[in-house]
Amino acid sequence: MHGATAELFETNSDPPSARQLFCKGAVLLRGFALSREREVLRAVGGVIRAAPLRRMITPGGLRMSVAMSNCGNLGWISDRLGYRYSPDDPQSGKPWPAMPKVFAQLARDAAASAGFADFAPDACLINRYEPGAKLSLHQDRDERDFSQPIVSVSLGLPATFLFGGLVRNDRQLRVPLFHGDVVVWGGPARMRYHGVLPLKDGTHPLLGACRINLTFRKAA
Ligand code: MD6
Ligand code: FE
Repeated sequence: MHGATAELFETNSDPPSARQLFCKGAVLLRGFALSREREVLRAVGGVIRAAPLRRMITPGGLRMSVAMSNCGNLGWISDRLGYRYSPDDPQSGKPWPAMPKVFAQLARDAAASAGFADFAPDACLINRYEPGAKLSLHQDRDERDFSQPIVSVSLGLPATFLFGGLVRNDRQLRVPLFHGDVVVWGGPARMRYHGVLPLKDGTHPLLGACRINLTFRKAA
């Protein structure tokens, strides 16, 4: 057991998962999604067949290195006009695919396990990182209600998550995230800056040379 962080070992959840509180409001549930990985990956496949992953353009005109898609009532999009949520996939003009039940249940269970009861996400952003892809330091601020937490599921290759403070220049914690890990954050952590370092080369047995992240939010 590490001394500096409050780390407990659960006795009663699906997989025996280590739980780590890395700052007030942010909880890492190691391996929380592992027992559902096959159903979750099958559902990811269904969503991205209907709404293919694509690299969006930032308002500044740069193409993001991370490829994205969405499911649920709302999807996060970026283009020259800015960042926002949209009920439709701009590529097809059709609504985003419905959120698979296994997604909604996983997000709800993870949030509850972290102390946020009754989390009902209406948006799930799917991020695909190939080696070299990264996500620059940012805040999640396009949602309406900052009292609701965010649930983030990591699948495939490991990544280093940067977890900063409320000001862009605050020093950042580097948290390694592995296949099956779930991070829940809300409350005082909700507006913290964060990002993902460039993905390292590798091959994951189920996903190959990529990392998939599912980010669940209550956007409306
Ligand atoms: C990622 N995640 O892990 C990107 N944002 O690939 C995020 O930007 C993120 O994981 C808010 C809360 C949790 C997250
Ligand atoms: Fe984010």
